[in-house]
Amino acid sequence: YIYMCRSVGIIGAPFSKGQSRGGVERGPDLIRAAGLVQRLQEQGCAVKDYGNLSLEDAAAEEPLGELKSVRAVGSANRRLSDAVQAAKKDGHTSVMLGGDHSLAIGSIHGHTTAVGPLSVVWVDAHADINTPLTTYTGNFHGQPMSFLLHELRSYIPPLPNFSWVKPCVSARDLVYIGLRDVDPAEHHILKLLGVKAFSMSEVDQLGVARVMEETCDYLCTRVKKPIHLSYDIDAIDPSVTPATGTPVTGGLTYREGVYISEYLCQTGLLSGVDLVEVNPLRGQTEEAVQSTVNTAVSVLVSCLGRVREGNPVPADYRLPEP
Ligand code: HAR
Ligand code: MN
Ligand code: MN
Ligand code: MN
Repeated sequence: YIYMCRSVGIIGAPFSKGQSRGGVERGPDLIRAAGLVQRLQEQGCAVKDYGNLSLEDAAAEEPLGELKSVRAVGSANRRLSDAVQAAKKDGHTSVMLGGDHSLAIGSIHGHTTAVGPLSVVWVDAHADINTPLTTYTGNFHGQPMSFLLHELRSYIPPLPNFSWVKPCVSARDLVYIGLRDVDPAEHHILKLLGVKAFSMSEVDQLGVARVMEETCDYLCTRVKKPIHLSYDIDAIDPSVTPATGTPVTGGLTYREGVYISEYLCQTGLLSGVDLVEVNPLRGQTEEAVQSTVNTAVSVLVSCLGRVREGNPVPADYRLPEP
């Protein structure tokens, strides 16, 4: 292993209006309360916590056709993009704590604005690549990738508070892992664009180790770009992470979920991370919520250098003698 000392910039994004279930805005504080910052410091990271952005305005908003909270999603993501840009310019690996997955628009936009072209690894039960014209739920957390891909530019209508969003990711620089609930229109888009995707079938067939090898071979065939990992906690099986808005049975095990993070960390290219869709109000019991939150923390610390064989002591450590 390479033991990496990293500087980490944490941005809390307590936002829920990309979907219709309250509670997901509590994600950032819960993940912090589970000890994220201390765990990162203990493993040698320098941590700057930028706190929570203020993203939710109380004003209710009329849907625009089927689309819910268009203006709120547009303006929250614009603020988030600015915050991620600031964290990257300060030299940190950016860690965005959601909130719902619509926040990937601002997180990825800000990341690529600061550092240039990215590879994106999207770990999720869902593809989140509906366009505003294919969505049948009207929820923006099912659409973020469509706003980000150059290849979908001509399929995105102008929307209020979205004029700042410019497509910034190429379809060939995107890999999905964990898919198992993909809408027909999303499936059509994935095939049309030839997007690399390891659904749960491929995870079963190849095993997670080969999936990660193939993911990184694929993303690094041309030039090694910084990696953005957008991690939806619902990628992991609901038996482990039940407290989420749209759980789908048949997901990644805890170990597979952590292995993905470890592997990406070891590439040395991981530059920005999202951890989204933790919703304490969706857990049936306190244990269900804690299992979800603790798994989110494990995924994050593994992104930032934690290894299961144990991490080394600081360089000045002396073994105690009697
Ligand atoms: N595909 C559905 C939609 O467009 C469901 C999206 C589900 N939710 C998420 N995304 N958590 O990963 O709304
Ligand atoms: Mn998602
Ligand atoms: Mn999902
Ligand atoms: Mn679905």
